[in-house]
Amino acid sequence: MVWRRILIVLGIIALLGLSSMRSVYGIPSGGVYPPVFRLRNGEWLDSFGFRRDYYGGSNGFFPNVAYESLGPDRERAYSIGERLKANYPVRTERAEAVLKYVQRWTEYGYDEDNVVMGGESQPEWAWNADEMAHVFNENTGSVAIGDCEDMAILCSTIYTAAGFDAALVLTDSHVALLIWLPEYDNANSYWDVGDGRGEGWIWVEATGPNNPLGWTPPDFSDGNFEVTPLGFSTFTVALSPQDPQAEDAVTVTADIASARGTVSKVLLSYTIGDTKEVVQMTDSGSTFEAVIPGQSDGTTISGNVSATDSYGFTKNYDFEYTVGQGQSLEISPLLLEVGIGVLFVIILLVLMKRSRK
Ligand SMILES: [Ca+2]
Ligand SMILES: [Ca+2]
Repeated sequence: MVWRRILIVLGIIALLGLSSMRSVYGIPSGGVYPPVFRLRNGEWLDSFGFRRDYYGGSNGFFPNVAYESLGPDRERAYSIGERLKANYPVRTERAEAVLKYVQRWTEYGYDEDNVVMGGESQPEWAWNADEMAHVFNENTGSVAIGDCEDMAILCSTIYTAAGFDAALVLTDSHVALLIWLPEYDNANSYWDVGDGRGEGWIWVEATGPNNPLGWTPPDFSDGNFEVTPLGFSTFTVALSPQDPQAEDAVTVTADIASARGTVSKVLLSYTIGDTKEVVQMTDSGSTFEAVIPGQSDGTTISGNVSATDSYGFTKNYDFEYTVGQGQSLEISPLLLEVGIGVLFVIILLVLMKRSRK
């Protein structure tokens, strides 16, 4: 009798559990990659615990889902960015190539027409970058279908992997991406996002197959949008002194802040000849410091500052200097011309003196 009651209670609990948690596999358009989503209390959650059907709140897809393909679980989309980085050494050409790539392998489509979960069409749905990258196929020519947030999230991963600083843009009706590329000539706007770097962020609008890089749509030219930098919100490296002379120790100072988490590790590595040293930079809040010992004149030192944050996001800064060569650059062209002029007059005087003999 008691056992029957226990079984009935367990059965009711199991039924309640099933009705509140339904898992489905979601694939944007005929791919083979099976992410798992579950419906809990009316919210569609992915395996990271983030909502795919709503952008806002602490577990909404903005910007959480962008991080899924950037951190330790990064995979196919990130490797596309690494490949484009290797294939396009010039940054402006690489930035154009990333946008062209995304435009080639995606097609714009509304979520409600293309996403069905639990038998119901979804008016809003965000795919992560790897889900998109598993659907398009360079061999078969199939493309991934998505709308603005899907394009922006895919672009954010590929641009980051290709070595660009990226920031998501949110308005009341749109999601897009900015990248830091002040040297690009063809943008219609260069945005300042208040990060201390000034104007030089350009818009990436991958929702149209022919939108050029750097084109801010007219709807957003008033600058009325919210910007969320990905990875590190601050990342600057300074050397002191800037032009080290023989036996000058060089202090490397890095100001680094994670946009989402905390900075967990900052390493300075430097190579002198065949010897590579790696040191942990000492942490005093958001400033990290380490010292490269003084070297003899003419020694070239290549260095790298590498930071990792609590989300597993990493960023690098490379630098190089040659001891004692900083000063030689300070001879101005004018002084050089005066020097050559004086030398010419001396030679002329000497020759005239000789010809008189
Ligand atoms: Ca949408
Ligand atoms: Ca979408």
